[in-house]
Amino acid sequence: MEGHGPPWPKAPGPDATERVPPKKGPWRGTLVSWPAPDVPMTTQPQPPSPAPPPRAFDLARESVLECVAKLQRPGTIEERRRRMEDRIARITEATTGLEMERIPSLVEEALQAGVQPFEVLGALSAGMVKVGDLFSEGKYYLVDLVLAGQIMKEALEILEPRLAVESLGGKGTVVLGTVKGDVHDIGKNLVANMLRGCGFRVIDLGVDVPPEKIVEALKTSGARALGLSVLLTPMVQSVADTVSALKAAGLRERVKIAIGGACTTPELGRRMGVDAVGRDPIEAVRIFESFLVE
Ligand code: B12
Repeated sequence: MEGHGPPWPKAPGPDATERVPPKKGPWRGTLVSWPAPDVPMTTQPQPPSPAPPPRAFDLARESVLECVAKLQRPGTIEERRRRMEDRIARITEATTGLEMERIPSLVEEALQAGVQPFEVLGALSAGMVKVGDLFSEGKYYLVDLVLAGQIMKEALEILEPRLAVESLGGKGTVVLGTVKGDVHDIGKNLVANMLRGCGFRVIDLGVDVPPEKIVEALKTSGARALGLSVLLTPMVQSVADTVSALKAAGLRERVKIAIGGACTTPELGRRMGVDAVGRDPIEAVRIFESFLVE
């Protein structure tokens, strides 16, 4: 096919013959000098031209590839991640095994090694769930649950200052409590502290809180948000009773309700007629922000 420039002359090599531009076809490219004025036409093999200097892009690419290779070597990212996972697993195991003396140092060490506070909280909570399962299976007794609660509280003393998120201030008031008949308060306290850290005012009514006390607190504070913690399935009825009490007091339109705790599910939330169900303190913050912050 004509009109696309000449075929390029053969590369110099032992069999190089006369290097002249081909005669046929119009040449439209720019050939500054052919042959170069000071280079005699020759049939002798030419030395290969020197490699062009590396471009900045190639240099950068090489150094990036070198870094990636270094990071992938054992002892770097891969190994660090594995060590962190080991630390997380050890915290869950020690919590499940109720190894009270070991937990604070395991938590400290994990944080110092760069494990995120929320991962440590997740590891502790996973251990608590296993303790609960062992209790259900009859392998642990009430005294073990008490011990587990104590372990969690001590661990949270170390963890909570690191969980605090920047306080944005003035986000509104939340009334919080564990429902009547239920005395579990570790999760509720965690949620309360997290909300405070994120700029909410929290009125914590404690545990085993009857509906009347909640209504009273909502009236006197003017709060527009209520958080209920419930871990015992038989005490779910207390959530329903609280919702009814709010309706009877004419507060339901004004007050949004969120629930959380081991026995709660979105389905339960729908049945109880509450506005949201949260699984952890971060979700709690998001929920109350959606309730109160416009
Ligand atoms: C420690 C513990 C106890 C301690 C509690 C100490 C304390 N100060 O809280 C003690 C020894 C007192 C206890 C007692 C009992 N317990 Co208990 N306990 C537990 C255990 C092992 C851990 C609970 C815990 O602290 N978890 C860690 C925290 C961080 O998690 P959390 O509470 O779920 O909270 C998180 C979220 O749910 C969420 N959240 C919590 N509240 C809220 C609120 C809102 C608004 C939002 C948005 C989010 C939110 O955020 C929190 C932070 O991540 C659980 C096992 C389990 N699977 O939960 C059993 C468990 C809850 N207990 C159980 C039982 C049966 C009992 C007893 C009846 C035993 C008995 N025979 O006496 C008594 C009941 C006493 C009573 N009237 O309340 C059962 C409940 C079963 C059920 N579904 O009904 C469980 C599930 C164990 C089991 N698998 O059998 N318990």
